[in-house]
Amino acid sequence: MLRCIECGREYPEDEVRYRCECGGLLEAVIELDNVENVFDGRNVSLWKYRGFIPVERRVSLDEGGTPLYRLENLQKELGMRELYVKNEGANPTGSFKDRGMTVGVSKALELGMDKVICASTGNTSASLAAYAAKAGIKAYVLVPSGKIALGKLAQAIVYGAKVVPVRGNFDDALSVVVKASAELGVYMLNSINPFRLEGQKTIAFEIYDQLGFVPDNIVLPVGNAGNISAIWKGFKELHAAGFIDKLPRMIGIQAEGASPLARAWKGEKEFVPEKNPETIATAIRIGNPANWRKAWMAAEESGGLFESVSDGEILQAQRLLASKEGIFVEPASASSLAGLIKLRKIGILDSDESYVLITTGHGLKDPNIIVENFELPEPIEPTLEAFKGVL
Ligand code: AN7
Repeated sequence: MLRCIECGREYPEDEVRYRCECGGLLEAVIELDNVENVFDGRNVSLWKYRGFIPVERRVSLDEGGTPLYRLENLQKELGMRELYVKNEGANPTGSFKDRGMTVGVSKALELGMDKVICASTGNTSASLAAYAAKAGIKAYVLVPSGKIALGKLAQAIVYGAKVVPVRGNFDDALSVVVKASAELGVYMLNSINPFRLEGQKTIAFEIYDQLGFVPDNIVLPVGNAGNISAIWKGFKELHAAGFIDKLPRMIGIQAEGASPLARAWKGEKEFVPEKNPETIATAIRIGNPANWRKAWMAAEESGGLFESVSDGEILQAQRLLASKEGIFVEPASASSLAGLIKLRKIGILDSDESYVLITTGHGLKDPNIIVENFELPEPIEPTLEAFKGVL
């Protein structure tokens, strides 16, 4: 059953529907009475939690089961007691979107849809393209022209999606996709599709399963605001099922040039979309997050918050995570660490609490951002003497 988060109206799950008649966002209601307690820390993977996932079909590339690292070096440097990273770049196409797509594309098949569509800043398009290929159905992906990282574009192309660049930003592309899905009978797999979030909520399950406890705080990047909503739903379901007795704070980080949620949170508490979003973290270059209502509720209910970070802070955090911990993530993902560092500086964070940063996408998605900002030295002659000369 799907339920509107605004008016509570309910809809069956076997009809194609993305929003309530009142315009509100929908969410899947999961029957938790008989769900099995599988949280033993072993064989962690997305489909281990199938009791919480409302689809029967399974189009899978073995997603989830991503590493959870203790940041031994950085926690010392930042003066914190317990700092972890959940590295979602280790998913099959290199981002957390695979969790949403294994469930979303499975749902598409259950509904009898043979065409799927999304708007994307990059990762969603790569992921949808891969899962559509696996399912043998057609994918259409609309991307902001010139503003998608090279690796993601290459993925969408090679997986065989129809790639359509749009003159405009992500929000413009999404508005076309919403209309296309209504009129052309193609199934939309952006994160306003509630089944996407049913896959992504498993990040919460894995964190609890891997740690054996619930951390005090989850810190993650926010773009279209689906993931923060999904992870919060996951923790709430663990709680409602009686498996955990505390909930984490949800801390959402946006890029300064695309930060309508952070601005509203810190200011008038009134959400105003950003008309011209801009940031080097192209994955989260989104001005009108479609799931902002769910995300706002997640921060509010959990006692969390929204903050924003500059492009400079993002690039610094990206370097820091790679050079101190050996974890290379794309800029959007580094905003979680950048946000943590900023909040720590401001003095908002309690250094005795535990923190899990979500890094959402692999660094190789966007190699240009590193190479463009680095000048290689002149090549040397192939002699030991020449090599000694540059040491
Ligand atoms: C690496 O691919 O929106 O707040 O179209 O790729 O759930 O939107 C990507 C989003 C964070 C933000 N980190 O997650 C897309 C797209 C990375 C991302 C986000 C995205 P949401």
